[in-house]
Amino acid sequence: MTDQLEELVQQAQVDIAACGEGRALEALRVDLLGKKGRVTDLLKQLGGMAPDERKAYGERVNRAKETLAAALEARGLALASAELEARLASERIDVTLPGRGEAGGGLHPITRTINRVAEIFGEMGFEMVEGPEIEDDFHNFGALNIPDAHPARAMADTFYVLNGARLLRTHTSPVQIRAMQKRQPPIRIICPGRVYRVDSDRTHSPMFHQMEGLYVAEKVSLADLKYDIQNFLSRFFERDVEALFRPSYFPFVEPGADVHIKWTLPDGGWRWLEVLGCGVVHPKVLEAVGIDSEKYSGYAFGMGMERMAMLRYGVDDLRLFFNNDLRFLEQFR
Ligand code: 2U9
Repeated sequence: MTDQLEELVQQAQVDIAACGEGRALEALRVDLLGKKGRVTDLLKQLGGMAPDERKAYGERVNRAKETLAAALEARGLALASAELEARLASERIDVTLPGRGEAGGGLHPITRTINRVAEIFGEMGFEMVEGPEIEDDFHNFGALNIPDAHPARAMADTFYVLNGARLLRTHTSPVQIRAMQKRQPPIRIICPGRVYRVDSDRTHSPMFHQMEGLYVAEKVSLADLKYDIQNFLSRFFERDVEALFRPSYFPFVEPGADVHIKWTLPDGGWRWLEVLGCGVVHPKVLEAVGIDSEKYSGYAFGMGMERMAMLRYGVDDLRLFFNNDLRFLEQFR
């Protein structure tokens, strides 16, 4: 009898210690201490015992019950906390782990150059306007006083589409034409965008970016043009740029000029470098869009964004802007 109880308790303690999971432990508890459990069974044997034996045995069984109940409870707590530990470990998020290093984006150097020019002219009161890349003859050529026989209109120089009914704009001037058709002076706008010319070699791309500007109001003169362009160039290159206005011909301006800046060479010498074209808007251009050329005058200018970007960033190959090589582009982030 005694041995049986002793054995039961010992075996139960081994089983409890070996139990690795809450539900198995509960089954073990029922098997030992439940109404039909093995310890309860032992109590039932009291009935066939002598009174003095019964008391001693009863006390032992009760102590065994308490021992096992305590062992079950302790094991239950240990299992619960182990399960919690395991869950915490498996669901843990390591907030100290570095991110995956998502590469930061950046603006293309041409976009940066457009933004830079727009910011400088913006402070001078110019508003940025955009327009279509597919144009008609009137907006791209006719309204700009470009004669029918002008070489720029030749198939060899312009991309025509729809059997010649439309073309890819060769400059952003049609945007200014459209702006003047829509509103009356004063007009102060800059027009950036892609333009297209049949031209492709080391220094020319069939598509490039222009920024053109137009200021039309009463009494706008060549002096205004010179002052504003000089100011722009010094702001753009961040130094006191020496600028030279050299007379040049464009059908849409009169007078017209190419602007050159004094450019220092690596050997310490210098030379004049052409950076943009400009002029006083031709009266015929104003009349073509219904603006009174007796009352109003204007100046206009145009520049290539690739060229300005090359000068500002020291880029020596035009093609770098279009190859999308990250080793090049990442340097502008
Ligand atoms: C209107 C009237 C006049 C814009 C002008 C130039 C001179 C010029 C070139 C610079 C380098 C084109 O990108 S480039 O190849 N542009 O020299 N552009 S005057 O004159 C205008 C524009 C619009 C209505």
